[in-house]
Amino acid sequence: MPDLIFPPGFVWGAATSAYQIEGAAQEDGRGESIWDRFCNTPGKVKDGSSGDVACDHYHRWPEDIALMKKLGLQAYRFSVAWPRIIPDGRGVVNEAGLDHYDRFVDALLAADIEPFLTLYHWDLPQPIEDRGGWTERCTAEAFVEYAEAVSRRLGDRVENWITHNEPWCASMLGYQTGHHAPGIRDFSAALRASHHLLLSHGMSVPVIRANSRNAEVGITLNLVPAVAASDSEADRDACRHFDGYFNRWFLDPVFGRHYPADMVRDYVDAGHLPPEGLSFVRPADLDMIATTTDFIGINYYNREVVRSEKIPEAENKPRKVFVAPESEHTDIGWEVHPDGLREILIRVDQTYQPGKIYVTENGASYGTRPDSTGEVHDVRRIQYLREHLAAAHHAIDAGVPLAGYFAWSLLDNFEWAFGYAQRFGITWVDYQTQQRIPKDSALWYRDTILQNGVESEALKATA
Ligand code: IFM
Repeated sequence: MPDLIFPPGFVWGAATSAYQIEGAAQEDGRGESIWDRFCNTPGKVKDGSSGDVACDHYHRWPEDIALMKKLGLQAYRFSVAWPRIIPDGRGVVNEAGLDHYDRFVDALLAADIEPFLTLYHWDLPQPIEDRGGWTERCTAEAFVEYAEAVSRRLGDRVENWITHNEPWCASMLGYQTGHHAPGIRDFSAALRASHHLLLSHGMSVPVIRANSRNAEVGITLNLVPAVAASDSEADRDACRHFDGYFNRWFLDPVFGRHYPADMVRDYVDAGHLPPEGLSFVRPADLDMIATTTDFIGINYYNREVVRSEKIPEAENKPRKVFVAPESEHTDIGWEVHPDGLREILIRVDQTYQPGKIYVTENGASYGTRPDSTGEVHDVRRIQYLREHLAAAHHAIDAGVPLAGYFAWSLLDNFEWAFGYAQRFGITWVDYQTQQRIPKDSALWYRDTILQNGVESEALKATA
C-alpha cells in the first residue's frame, strides 16, 4: 500500500508532442516544419526515420483517448503543430488544422480529461526558418499571431496553456550544437534564438489570457541540476557555467532577474556575444519576458556532474560534462538520479517563488519488448517513476507547491535525433501495426493515480 499520499487535487497526467506522435505530415493542409526538413536531410536522424507516420495519432486519437481513460489519466499534455494552423508560418490560418484540435479537445473534455496545451514543441514552420527562424525577432511576432489563432479557437475550453516546451533545446540543440532542427552550429545565433523564444513567451501570455478567460498560463523548462565533479576551483567554476548555460539563462529572465551577468561575461569572453553584450535585447524586452505567469512547468530527467576541461573553441561546446560513471543509466545514456528532482523543485521554489509548479515531463527510455504472451514487463521504468514520484513527494513535504505530474510519455514515439530507437512510452507502440500495448508501467501508473500515492519502499529491478 502506498505510504506517500499526494495532496487532494494533485493532477495526474501524461504528455506527448505533436511531431513525435501525430504523423499525417501531409494532411489537411499541414505545411512543412523544420523537423520534416531535418529528417529528410541524410545523417541527421540516427535511424534515418521521420515523424511522417509516427504513432498515427492524427487518425487514431479516439483510440488513444480511450486508452487515457482506461489508465485513469486526469490530464493530458499535448502540443499543437504550428504548421497545421498557419502552414506558411504567418498569414492565412488553416481552419482544417484548428478543426482537428477542436474535435480533439472536445473529446478529451467529454472523457473528463483536462487538456494541457503546449503551443510550441519545436515544429517551427519551415518558411519561418527560411527567413532566419528564431534568430530573428520577427519570429516572436509570428508566434504571437499563432498563439492568437489557437487561443481564439480553443480558449473557451482549454484552461491550461504552456507557451514553450524546453527553450534550451529549441535554441541550443537547434542553433548551437545542430543536433536538432534546424541543425545550425553557431553559438551567437543560439543566444539570439533563446532570447526570441523567451520574448515570444512573454508577448503571448496576455494574448492567451485575453482569449481564454479562465486560462492558467506557464512555460516549461527542462532543468538539470549540476554538481561539480570535485571541489577544485576549476570544477566548481565549470559547474557554475553549466548551471548558467542550462538553467539560469532561462529561469532568471522568466522570473524578472535579467540574463545572468556571469554568463553574459563568459559569452563575451568566448566571443559568442559582442563586447557590448546583449545587443539584440531591446529595453522593454526583459519586462515582457518576466510577465507574471500562473505556473512553471519543469521537465526533469537527470542531473549532470560537471568537470572543467579545456576544449578547443572550434568544437563550439560548453565546458565538458562528465557523467558519474558509477551510476545507473537509462537506455539513452542518462543517469538515474531521482533526488535531483527533489533538489530542483526546492531550488526553483525557494529562488523564484513561482506560486505553482507542475512536473510537465519525467520518464525513462527502456527498450523492454513484449514477451511471448504480449505483455511488457518494464520493471525498471516502474522503479524510475516510483522513485521520482517519491522525490516529488519529498519536495511537497518541504513546502514546494507542486500541483501535478505528467509522465513522459503516454506512447512510445519519435525521439527526435534518435528516431524510433529510444522508447519512453508507458504504452508500447508496434510501429508496423500501430497496435498499442499498455506496459506494466502504465498499469502501475493507473493504480498510482487511483491511490493518489506511491510506496516509499524500493522495488527490486529485474527487467
Ligand atoms: O522526447 C523528449 C521531449 O520531446 C522533450 N523532453 C525530453 C523528451 C525525452 O528526450
